[in-house]
Amino acid sequence: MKKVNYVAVILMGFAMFLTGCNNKDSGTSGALSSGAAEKVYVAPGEQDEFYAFLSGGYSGNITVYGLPSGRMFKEIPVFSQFPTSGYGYSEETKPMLNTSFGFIPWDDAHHPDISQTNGELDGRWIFINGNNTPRIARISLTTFETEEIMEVPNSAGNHSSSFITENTEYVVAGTRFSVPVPQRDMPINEYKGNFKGALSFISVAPENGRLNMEFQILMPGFDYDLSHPGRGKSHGWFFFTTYNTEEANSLLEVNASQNDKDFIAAINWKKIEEYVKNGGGTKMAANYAHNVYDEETHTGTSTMLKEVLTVNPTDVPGAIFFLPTPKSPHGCDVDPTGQYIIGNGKLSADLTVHSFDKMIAAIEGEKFDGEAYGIPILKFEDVLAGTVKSGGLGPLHTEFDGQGNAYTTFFISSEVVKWKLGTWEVIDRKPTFYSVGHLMIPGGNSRKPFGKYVVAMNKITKDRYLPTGPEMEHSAQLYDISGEKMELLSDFPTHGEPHYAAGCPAELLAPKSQKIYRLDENKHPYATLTPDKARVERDGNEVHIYMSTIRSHFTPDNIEGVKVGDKVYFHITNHEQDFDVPHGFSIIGQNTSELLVMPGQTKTSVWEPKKVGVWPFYCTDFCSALHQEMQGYVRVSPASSNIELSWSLGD
Ligand code: K7E
Ligand code: CUA
Repeated sequence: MKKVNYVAVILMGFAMFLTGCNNKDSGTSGALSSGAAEKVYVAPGEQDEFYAFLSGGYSGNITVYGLPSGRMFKEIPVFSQFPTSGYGYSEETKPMLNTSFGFIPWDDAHHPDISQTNGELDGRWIFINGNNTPRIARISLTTFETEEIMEVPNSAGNHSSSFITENTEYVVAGTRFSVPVPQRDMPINEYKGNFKGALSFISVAPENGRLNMEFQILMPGFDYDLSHPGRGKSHGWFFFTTYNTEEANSLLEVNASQNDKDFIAAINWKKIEEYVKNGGGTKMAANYAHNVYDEETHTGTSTMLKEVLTVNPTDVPGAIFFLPTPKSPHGCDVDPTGQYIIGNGKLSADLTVHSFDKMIAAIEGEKFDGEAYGIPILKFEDVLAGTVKSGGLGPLHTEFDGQGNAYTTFFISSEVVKWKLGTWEVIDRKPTFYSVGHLMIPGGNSRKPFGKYVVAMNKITKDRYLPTGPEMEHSAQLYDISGEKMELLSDFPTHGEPHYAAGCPAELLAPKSQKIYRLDENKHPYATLTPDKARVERDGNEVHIYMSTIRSHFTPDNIEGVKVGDKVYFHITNHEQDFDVPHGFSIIGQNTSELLVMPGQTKTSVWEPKKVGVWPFYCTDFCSALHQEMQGYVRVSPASSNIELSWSLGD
């Protein structure tokens, strides 16, 4: 029976999707007549009102946009090697991509979240999850560089992540796939009752953002899909959607849709924190990487951690409850007051809204509807605040404008629906082009959203842009939500697959954005702080070249005495102290990538010359009128030669 329902839902959705495509521009009366063009136009030399950070999905990175213009400013490399800057190729940044599986130069990044103080965006850091090889990254919003990556042990598919609590006490990582914990060789069909779902709470040090794996709750073997923190009155709680509470291990599209309701897991993390502080929990052997980039040495180091503190849910009574939620919920969103917890049943038309107050009352009244693996299940009717009869199909994610309205995306019916918190009435709906996933209102996941725009991030692009072969970039759409009705303003292409995004007012970040690294604060062990210190040193078959750059030359520029079989380290220090004057470095046959070195920074590239000859290197960034002159040579002699090292300092 349930199987039939599921198929019907999908077919109906597909029909609606096709209809949607046919009259794609109904409802928008043309940009010029509505003034939409004016609303997104940022004149040359003027700046945008908001930053938007879009996850890159399978690019592994974050892209930075301006709103309302939709102009892309930067791609920040996080989990992926990035030749544009040398991230993941330079000796300093390679350790950032180290894991217990070795060097992993890629991941799938879904959910960025900006740090908060008292529930409001504070613009210090942005966090993002690596879904595939479970990791959490912290990126500085001063330098826009990845400063820290922590691997998450006992996890697989780090999807319900990386959401933060309202004072950035914790960044959370919940496993999408349950797995044997600890990992071991066992039959897959013994999944049920044996696999575990780890929910990890990683603390964030207020002074420098340093991450520490505080504890992991080993939950029943469901799939933990998405999560959001409580805020305001519900601060201290965290909510996770689950699916596959059936614990099926094959044909999940049918077998994980048997139960009419799955759960939202409500976790009182303050209670668990207290339990752990009093010596609770079990230390378990583990092996996971913790990678930190030091701003003063411009160097990353990777440390393998060997232990994790695990918590068994039934050992902390009163800390964890299940809220029944219909139809395999995906998104799990909490409104700015912290009162409402919205479960988006992705196979349904209706949205389920739970009430935090009712949940607390039901817990205090001990009104339970049985338990699952010892975790009490609350009665659906007891916690339900209301149902939004949306008229849409396939709800995924909800954001809030701070004025009592919520906006939910519908993947199957391809639309954004605006509805009112408390009355649950639908106020407006607008089509998306096409099949929207997440949406984002700047500050929408905080106590103080900036409800002027919503960005819808769509999964299917088709005819929105000039075709570029079979692959099209995903399309984002910007809506003005300052009035009663939403107004579609513009489309703009994105990069990779943006799942979620985070946005904030420009004034929160722009004034403190770093312009240069100070040369006199450069503590890189291989820095060349004055050009007269430029030199070449040999240590066995390692050759270290201490090189400085300034418009428009390298010091040293000509180097002899290098031999086939050597490992040559170019340590490049950029002596510029002006904003936006990087120099690049590349050499023929380099097996890594070029480097882009920021003013005052030192970066290292390794080159293993394979061929005898005289090989040029050059600056890759057009830095001055004499940029083309910024070049030099390395003479490579046979391995047997005894030519002494020599170099020219350009005098
Ligand atoms: Cu819905 Cu990974 Cu947040 Cu994409 S997830 S849409
Ligand atoms: Cu330095 Cu071009």
